[in-house]
Amino acid sequence: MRGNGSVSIAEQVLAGNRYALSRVLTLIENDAQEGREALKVLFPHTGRSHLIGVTGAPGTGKSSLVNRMAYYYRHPPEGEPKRVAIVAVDPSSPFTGGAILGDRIRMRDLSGDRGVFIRSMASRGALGGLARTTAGVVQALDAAGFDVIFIETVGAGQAEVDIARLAHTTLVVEAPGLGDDVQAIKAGILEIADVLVVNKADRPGATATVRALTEMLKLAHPSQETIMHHGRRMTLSTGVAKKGDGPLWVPPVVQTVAIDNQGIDELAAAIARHRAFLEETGEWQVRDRVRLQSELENMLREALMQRWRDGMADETYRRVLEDVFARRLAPADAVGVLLNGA
Ligand SMILES: Nc1nc2c(ncn2[C@@H]2O[C@H](COP(=O)(O)OP(=O)(O)OP(=O)(O)O)[C@@H](O)[C@H]2O)c(=O)[nH]1
Ligand SMILES: [Mg+2]
Repeated sequence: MRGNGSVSIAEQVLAGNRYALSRVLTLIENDAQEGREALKVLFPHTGRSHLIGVTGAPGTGKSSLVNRMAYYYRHPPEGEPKRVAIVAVDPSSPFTGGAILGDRIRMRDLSGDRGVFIRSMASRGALGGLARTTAGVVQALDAAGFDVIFIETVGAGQAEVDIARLAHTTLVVEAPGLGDDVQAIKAGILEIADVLVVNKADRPGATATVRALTEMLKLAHPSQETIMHHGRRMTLSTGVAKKGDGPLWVPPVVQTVAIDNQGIDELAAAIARHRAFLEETGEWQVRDRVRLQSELENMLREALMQRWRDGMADETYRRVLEDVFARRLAPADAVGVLLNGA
């Protein structure tokens, strides 16, 4: 292979070569040097895609919904079709059954459409690593010119929250009957939701779930007038509310039946409203900057740690650790000793 092989594969990605894109994504997933080189070339071409995170408890219908949304964007009632990429992240993988079924539905409706690109990511190494490789995969898809990128994750753990942070718009998907008081919805997941989706609205209890979610949004703040969202206080209603220094976003609750294609246009409208909100308020740029800054800082942290590790004799490190274990040295003092290369 030529020395600039990675440059050329990145250029193929930019030229719309799907095979090159698949290869680059694998290189990024494997954290290969060639993947890192390609990302450097791709990076200036990123920042245009609308990143939509989709999270929620296992089996709530996330894959089915994403499939319907992708189809909707490919065949919009008005305007130009959007190019859509789907990244399915499966950090823990205990519920592969649902994921496979979702994938099968996708195969039928979306196969052969070159405006759609689907990628499943398996768990690889530490969860922090997964969030990082997902960020790289999303950047490559962004550079490849997809207008919308869905990022599907299962559950509500830290990994999902980290991955949701990648997104401009985060959908939290609920389904009726997962526990009367919507157990799957924790305070943390309400915090990251930009749109709450009650899927399987054909099932009994959908109205109760909608009510419970609406109540939880109210209860999230004692005054019942404002709620905390992304660490900010906002007035409770659905959609955009005026409060103090400008409009604030309050997550709407949308009902869908993914298997019957119901509520998909309402969901698309809610996503479009959220996007317009992000653009009008400058929040789009804010989220972009927050994402890039945290990516930079994570990489910096890893690089500094690696550099320090390379310059540190194992023997010294073990000795200092033993001193800490024996309570002879406080951790803070140990840091001083280790950084000063004693
Ligand atoms: N009744 C009903 N079933 C649905 C609906 N949407 C999805 N399902 C079914 O629910 C099951 C799970 O759907 P998936 O789309 O795979 O759910 P998921 O959230 O992606 O699942 P995981 O990725 O495993 O967490 C499948 O059997 C779907 O056919 C719906 O609106 N109503
Ligand atoms: Mg799924």
